[in-house]
Amino acid sequence: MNTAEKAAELFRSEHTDSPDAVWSAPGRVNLIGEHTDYNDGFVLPFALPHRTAVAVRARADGVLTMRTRGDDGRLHEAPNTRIGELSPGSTRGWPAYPAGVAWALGRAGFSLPGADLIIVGDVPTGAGLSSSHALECAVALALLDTADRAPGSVDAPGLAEIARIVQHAENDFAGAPTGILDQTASLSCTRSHVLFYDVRNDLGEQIPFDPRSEGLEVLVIDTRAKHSHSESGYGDRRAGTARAAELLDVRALRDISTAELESRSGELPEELRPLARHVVTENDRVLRTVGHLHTGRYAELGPLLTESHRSLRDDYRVSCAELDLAVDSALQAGSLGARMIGGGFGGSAIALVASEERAKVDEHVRAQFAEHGYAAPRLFTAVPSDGAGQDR
Ligand code: GAF
Repeated sequence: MNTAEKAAELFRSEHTDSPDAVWSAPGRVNLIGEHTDYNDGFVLPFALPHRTAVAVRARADGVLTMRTRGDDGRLHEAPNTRIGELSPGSTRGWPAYPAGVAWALGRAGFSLPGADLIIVGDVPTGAGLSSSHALECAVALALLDTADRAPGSVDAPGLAEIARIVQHAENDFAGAPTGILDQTASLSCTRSHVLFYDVRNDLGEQIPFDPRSEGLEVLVIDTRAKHSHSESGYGDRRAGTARAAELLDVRALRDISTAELESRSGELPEELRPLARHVVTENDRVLRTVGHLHTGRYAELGPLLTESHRSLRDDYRVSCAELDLAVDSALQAGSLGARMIGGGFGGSAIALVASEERAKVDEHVRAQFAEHGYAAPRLFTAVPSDGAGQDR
């Protein structure tokens, strides 16, 4: 049974009736282009097969009910909430994500009648694979459905607008100062493709990406590490790069080339130089990766991934010991390239691996984690999968 079928079944057992619809949205891997989204830059994500599904039935009384099956297999029920009375800080814990989406849709002018939501997902949580955005995007689509504004219907908002509403929920309701990468990936990626997305211009290009056809795999290594300073660290980096753009008198770091930054770095205080260097060189790495993807030279991606990791580790300083070990051990065992993904300070890394080397890489990474006394990592091959949509 997939997550959508599980959500529908749980809906029937909780509400003794069928849901009106089931919507689901995936987690993501970002192939390259990290911490560039909030600098108006370029990103290159693809969707994971792991999804969060939301079974929904409209209510007429303005009330939102939310239940989810947790990782522990138990059912968690949020207190019933009146959508019109939601405000930032009114809801805590996991219900803040779906409730925040209802709040943000209301702020964007959508009139929601109330809804029963049953949520079931298999996106690994706390792994930097965007489980919270999978949840928020699936809820956004389910709630728009109750307002008869689901994608495809008359007056439906476009996916870019839904992504911005979900970002508003995340930033201003859940209180996480994140960019637009994860929502866009979850909503707009398509099977067997990476999405080359230009954040400033809201321009997306679907580029075919099927590593298996070239005898390669993208291996995800979830380190299971999560460091407590991840939120403040993210906010600091975001503020630092905005300040660097201001001092360089450009709208965003997207507007400066690597050569220009080199010659003008004296205009920045020392602590901001490496931050700016990461963003500017990372945008350049995304563009070079896109060039290799267009010509099908997948093996050439490896060195760019590893350069990206070094830049995130040494210049942006968002890696951690577990992520560095994942990358180093994957490279030692013969990966073509490897990097941390997502916000950093824990979560997952990816490695580009020849299929025949996969077992060796897997074994070596696990052995290194055991030797360092870290929790056993979770490894799986990431296959570019479908973006969000209606399941039934
Ligand atoms: C997190 C954020 F949610 C994204 O917006 C992005 O900034 C990413 O970190 C780093 O690239 O996933």
